[in-house]
Amino acid sequence: MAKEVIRQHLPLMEEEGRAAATDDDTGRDRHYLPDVPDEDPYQAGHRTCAGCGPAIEYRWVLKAAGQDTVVAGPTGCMYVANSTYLCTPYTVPWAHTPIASGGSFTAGVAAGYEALIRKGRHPGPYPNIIVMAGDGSASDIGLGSISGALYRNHDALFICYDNECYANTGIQVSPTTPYAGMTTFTPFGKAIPEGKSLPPKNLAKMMAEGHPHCYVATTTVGYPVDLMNKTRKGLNHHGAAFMHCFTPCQKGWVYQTSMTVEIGRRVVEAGLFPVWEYDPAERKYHYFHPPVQRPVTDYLAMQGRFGHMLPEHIASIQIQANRNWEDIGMDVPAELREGEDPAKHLRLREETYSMPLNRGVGG
Ligand SMILES: Cc1ncc(C[n+]2csc(CCOP(=O)(O)OP(=O)(O)O)c2C)c(N)n1
Ligand code: SF4
Ligand SMILES: [Mg+2]
Repeated sequence: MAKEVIRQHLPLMEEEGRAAATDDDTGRDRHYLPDVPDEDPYQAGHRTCAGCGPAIEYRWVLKAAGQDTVVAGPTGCMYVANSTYLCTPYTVPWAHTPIASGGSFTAGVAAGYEALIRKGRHPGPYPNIIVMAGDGSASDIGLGSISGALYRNHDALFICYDNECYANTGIQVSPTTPYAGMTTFTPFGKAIPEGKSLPPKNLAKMMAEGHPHCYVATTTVGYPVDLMNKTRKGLNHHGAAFMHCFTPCQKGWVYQTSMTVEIGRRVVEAGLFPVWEYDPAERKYHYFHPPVQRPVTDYLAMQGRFGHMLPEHIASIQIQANRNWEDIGMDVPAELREGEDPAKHLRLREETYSMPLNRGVGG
């Protein structure tokens, strides 16, 4: 007789944490210390760049998932920089997949565990099965295989770590590279002064709208507990789940190494990366409303990849951010509405913008 497949349930972390809250001048708790697990299935000793956003995301996802986890990684920085001959930073089973087949490989792993458990050939409960694919893989070369796995509802968590470029092969443009983001394939010049002229693909909304039975969420490395809780919710969901995580790439985006987490918050506070959850039971989106709303220049000017932007390019990004604020049900403050006018801007490199308190660190 077939054995029952027992599923695990990972508890969510307290949003309040155990430390005393101390707000900074923008109302953010800078001493937030939640009860996160001590274990790190993604250990130190890998070879990603200092300040690598995807490495932070890998660490927090696996911290949230724990030891009873199986991970797949399609080709990209997080395969190449994490695995050298006979050496990886994982304390859990990990496998590399070709860049196009992260979804189909993971679907096979999920179906395989179900079958082994039913036949009594795998003793434990159903493990946490995760694939973490770059944006080039998840939104472009491997999109079909992930969409297929979501559609067939395999019980696994499919993650896109989004550094907005094909980083590993030399920072080339990908479908999620933002408008005006300079890459080695979208240099700015006389013919195309903004560098990249197309808007980015809205991958997470595509996944939620296209696979309405799946749990889908967006998050960033600026919100560690949100990232870890959404990882756990995705794993607890019985069926397929997709998480889109914004992960700055220090090398490709050209910013101070210590600013990765800050940039992960600012992109949300600038209205350029809405953080939300799609609940398949209710078929509804739940949007995070950040307490701070900033002009897009506060985000753009921290990064060298936008340094060439002209006033009209900045204004068009502010228009996009203001639409995002409206889409998530927030008012657009007058200052941000004024930013839709190119006459209100200078070239980006001449704009004044706010820097975080620790601006000197790593400078
Ligand atoms: C079918 C195929 N095309 C191209 C490549 C070359 N390639 C290796 S890594 C990579 C970049 C992947 O980008 P992304 O998925 O965004 O991950 P990142 O490197 O940014 O972490 C590319 C294009 C490949 N391995 N396979
Ligand atoms: S190039 Fe970017 S994504 Fe790749 S290891 Fe360096 S910081 Fe990380
Ligand atoms: Mg990438």
